[in-house]
Amino acid sequence: MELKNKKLTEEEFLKERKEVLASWKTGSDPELNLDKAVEYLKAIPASKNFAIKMAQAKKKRIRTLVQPRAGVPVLDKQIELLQYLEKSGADFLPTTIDSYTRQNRYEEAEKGIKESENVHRAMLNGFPAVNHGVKECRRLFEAVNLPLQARHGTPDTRLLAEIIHASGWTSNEGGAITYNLPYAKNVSIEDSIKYWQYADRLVGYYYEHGVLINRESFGPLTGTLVPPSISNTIGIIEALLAAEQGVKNFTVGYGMGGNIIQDVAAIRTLQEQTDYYLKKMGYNDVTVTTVFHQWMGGFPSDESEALGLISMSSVFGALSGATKMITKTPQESVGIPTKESNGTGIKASKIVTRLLEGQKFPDCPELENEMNEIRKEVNCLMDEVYKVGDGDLAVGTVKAFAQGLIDVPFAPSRYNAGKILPARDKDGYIRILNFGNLGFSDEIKEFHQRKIQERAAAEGRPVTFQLTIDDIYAVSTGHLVGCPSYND
Ligand code: 8ZB
Repeated sequence: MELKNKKLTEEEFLKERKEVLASWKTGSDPELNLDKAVEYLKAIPASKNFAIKMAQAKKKRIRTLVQPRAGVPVLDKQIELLQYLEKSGADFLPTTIDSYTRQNRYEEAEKGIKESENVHRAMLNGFPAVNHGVKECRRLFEAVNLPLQARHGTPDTRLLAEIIHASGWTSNEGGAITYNLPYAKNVSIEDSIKYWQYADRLVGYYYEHGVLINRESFGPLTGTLVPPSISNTIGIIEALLAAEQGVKNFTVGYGMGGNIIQDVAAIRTLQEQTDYYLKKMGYNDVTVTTVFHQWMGGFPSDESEALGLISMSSVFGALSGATKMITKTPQESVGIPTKESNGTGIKASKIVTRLLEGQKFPDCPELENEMNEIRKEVNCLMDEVYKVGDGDLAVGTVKAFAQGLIDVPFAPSRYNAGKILPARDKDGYIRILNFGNLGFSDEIKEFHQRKIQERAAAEGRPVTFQLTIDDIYAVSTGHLVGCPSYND
């Protein structure tokens, strides 16, 4: 079917659904009957509904809630892990899905489960929810007392979405752009928009039948020096695409940059501009919340230093006023954390958000300036997208990426231009050094150029790609701005 930002009719959705459910054996579970799934979801208490808890957290505004990442291949181990993280103080629970499932390679995921059982060790990097199927995913959900969400990186999330939602997991992370560009090389944006339109339509179907489910965008993208206006624009696009399919509860996200003013400005404008664009396009009843990701770049290998960075991230997340924060662990530089290390990350983060309860980052001219800058840049990019799409957001998104009008730094996808280069200015704000074909006005470009030139001058070196390289490694060596003199 031709790509368009238009809600799938129920007939179109149900027709596609037959193919989706036939694509792997667990799709034939009778519990995937939509009437049955609706019945199961309706019996879930509000305290275990992701969408309701996010909306309440935003309304009450007491503190930023915390959520870890976590996924191991074997069901009993995943239950043990989630119960441990619940006891450690998590406000929401995740299940991180393994990389085979993310690529719809269920045969290999199946082998991974068996191997893991045999060697008593995780042989997959997450929980293969599609292979486990509805029965086992429900067992997991019933073994915990908190809302449960799938976190992954799957361009074609359709069957995964079916299985997790029918199992009581009331949130799915991802989106057509954020779960494509950072995770895949050869999946077109046209295809991933269609896959996520289906996933969002499923959530819309549940809403029409009395069940509220949350959707969340993956704000950090590549986690490497992504300028806030680029990730915010993409979050807004995914929120709009989801709203068209009937999603009513959406979380937009942002990965910490490291300068507190820019980070606070990013979360505040993300909330404000997502609300603005949804209303502008006629979606008046969508509840928008925000998620702040603790530092997503390279971590220091020393665990105490890592914990320091986690604590700093928590201060930023809390003061930004984000509804929720995704936590890291002291083992970040090593790989997938033990449950104990994961618990440490949760506790360190949670006490910070508690201690900062009710405190807000004060308004000041620097914050106002940065918010205005982000607003201007986002509006500029959104205008470009609608322009090249002749008013259609889905078409505009495909074209904008093809032309490099929106461009994500360091993404592996061949559907991303990959021409822009970010670098920090002297105060650690993430700016843009090379624009490629980014759809910024001359005025915006001049601002970025000036900021980068100031930094290079302060460091007594020319504006080159070396700034970018130094910045990529800086945080793991204990500095925000990568400056050669630190090596002395
Ligand atoms: C894009 C997300 C990267 C982050 C963590 C990584 C990194 C990945 C798992 C996990 C706990 C897992 N991550 N897979 N954390 N359990 N199975 O996601 O460590 O921080």
